[in-house]
Amino acid sequence: EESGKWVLMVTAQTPTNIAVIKYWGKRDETLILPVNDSISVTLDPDHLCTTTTVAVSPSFDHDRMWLNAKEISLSGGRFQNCLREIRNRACDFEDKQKGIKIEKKDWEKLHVHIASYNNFPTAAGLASSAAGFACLVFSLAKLMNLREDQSQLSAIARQGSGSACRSLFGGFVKWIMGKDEKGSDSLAVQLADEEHWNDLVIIIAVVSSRQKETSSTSGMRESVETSLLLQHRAKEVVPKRIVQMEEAIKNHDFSSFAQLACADSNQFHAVCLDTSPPIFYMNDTSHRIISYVEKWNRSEGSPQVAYTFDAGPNAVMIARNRKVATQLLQRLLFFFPPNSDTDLNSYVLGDKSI
Ligand code: 2P0
Repeated sequence: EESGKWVLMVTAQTPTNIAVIKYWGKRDETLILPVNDSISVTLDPDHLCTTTTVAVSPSFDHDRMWLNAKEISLSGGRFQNCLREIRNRACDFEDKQKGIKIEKKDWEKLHVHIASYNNFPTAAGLASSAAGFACLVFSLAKLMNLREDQSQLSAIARQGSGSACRSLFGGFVKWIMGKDEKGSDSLAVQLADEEHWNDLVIIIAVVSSRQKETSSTSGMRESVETSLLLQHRAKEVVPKRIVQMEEAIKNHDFSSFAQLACADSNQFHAVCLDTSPPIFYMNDTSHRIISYVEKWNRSEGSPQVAYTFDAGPNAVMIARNRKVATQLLQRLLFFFPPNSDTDLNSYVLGDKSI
């Protein structure tokens, strides 16, 4: 083909992840280095995911990006950091049939177009930056022929959004906080693949679709600056919980898994309350869901459902199996009927979530 007319494209799809041991607080804001390890579950690819197509062509004259078909600015530091890290590692590429040859040094001069779609409403208060940056980094890495493995790519996605590094893997994933000042060892590793514990079913109850008032980035900055509980949590509590959670996952020990996940969610929200001024992410409906699940678990004699809440009021519930999930959904719909005075208005069933 005539030079300048070709377009090279890659499309990838990445699900979001739900932390069961939470990330809250950075020791380095620019590199996005956390104050503690975290552990998450990656959802099935067909639920809450981002699909991203990246393209490169000599006819593109600047980098551009569209999110849900609307053009957005790429000028943010986090986008630029990810793009720079990927371009630095780009490798030679050749497609003889199409007559395309790109040498390592050419990638710097070539511009990219990025189109990204979320299959869930961005405003629903469900984490979108995790899937978004993971998908962006993965698809650009494929396009530019990077030789890095998934963990090394996760360290790049981390610089887009902390929780994004965990979406480079399916199943159960640990983000190791690392020791290096430059962040080279702050990356994600897979603890167990998507088949390891596939009895679990995740149900997400959308309690409110309003945008949260305090973003995670500024919320965790304020917690680091003002919360003594955060210091205690990062140094004394999380390191022990990480070891116990890894054991629970390895042994399919749902009782320990649920106790740890619920306790860790509650401590994260306690840290938010311990922040000055205090941050309130959960609302009355969230609290009622917690009380309800706690009561059910106690009446059964052992945990059947784990709950966890992120930087918003929506409940993520993990049922120990499909039978429990069916019961849970029926009971939620009974106690929190859609469009009633409680503002619990819809459910997303993450079936066979892990
Ligand atoms: C988590 N969250 O572990 C925790 C629990 C929210 C509560 O990671 O500033 O969007 O981009 O690194 O990753 C949300 O924080 O924040 C988050 P940045 P991010 O999933």
